[in-house]
Amino acid sequence: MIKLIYFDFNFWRVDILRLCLSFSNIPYEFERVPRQAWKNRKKEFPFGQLPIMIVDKKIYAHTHSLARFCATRSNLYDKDEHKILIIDQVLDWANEITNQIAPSIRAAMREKNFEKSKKLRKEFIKNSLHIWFSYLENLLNRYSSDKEFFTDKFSIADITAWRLIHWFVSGKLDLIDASFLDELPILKNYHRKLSQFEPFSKLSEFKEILNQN
Ligand SMILES: N[C@@H](CCC(=O)N[C@@H](CS)C(=O)NCC(=O)O)C(=O)O
Repeated sequence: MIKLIYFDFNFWRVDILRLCLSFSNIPYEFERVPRQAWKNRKKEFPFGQLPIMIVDKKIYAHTHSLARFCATRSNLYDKDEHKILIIDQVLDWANEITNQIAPSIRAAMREKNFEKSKKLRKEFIKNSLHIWFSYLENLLNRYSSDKEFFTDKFSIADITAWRLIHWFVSGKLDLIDASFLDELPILKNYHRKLSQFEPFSKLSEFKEILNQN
């Protein structure tokens, strides 16, 4: 049995693992660590961060590594080395854009410095938002012939891209309006179609993300 541990809110780093396992009907246990408990529990984890995964009593960390494992188990990775490179780039893109927006989130959540957060968010919107999403659109354009899936077959790359796009258009990120995607019509259409891809959208995890985020 695979066990996943993350905080008590939905975030792409663990959601992509859950969606992936669920898509292939692989059972998993999921523990949510309340934010207040984190100070005491941080030292339990190999890199002092979440998500982590426990398999056969061994503990593993880092989103990309866990995603690769869960996707392989779920048949949502690939065997072709070129396709693997496409998938890995989407996962790395997700980490990169998260790193770009993280300072503005941290300023608000940890430092409670809302003025600083607003300033950092404006900088992110000006310097990174469009350009980093256009990198993703370019990736889709370059590799996908049908523009429905990154590798022309549903994979963890699509789960990740969908989850990240959803995060940025959800309205939950202050000052970021969903209309930024209007300038990227191929990506916008890709996201719309994926949201209606029934084997994916019927998952309870998918519905949970839509309802909570
Ligand atoms: N390199 C890690 C980064 C994970 C990460 O940044 N986790 C954050 C939550 S999204 C965390 O655990 N923050 C709490 C802390 O660092 O104390 C990965 O790829 O999973």
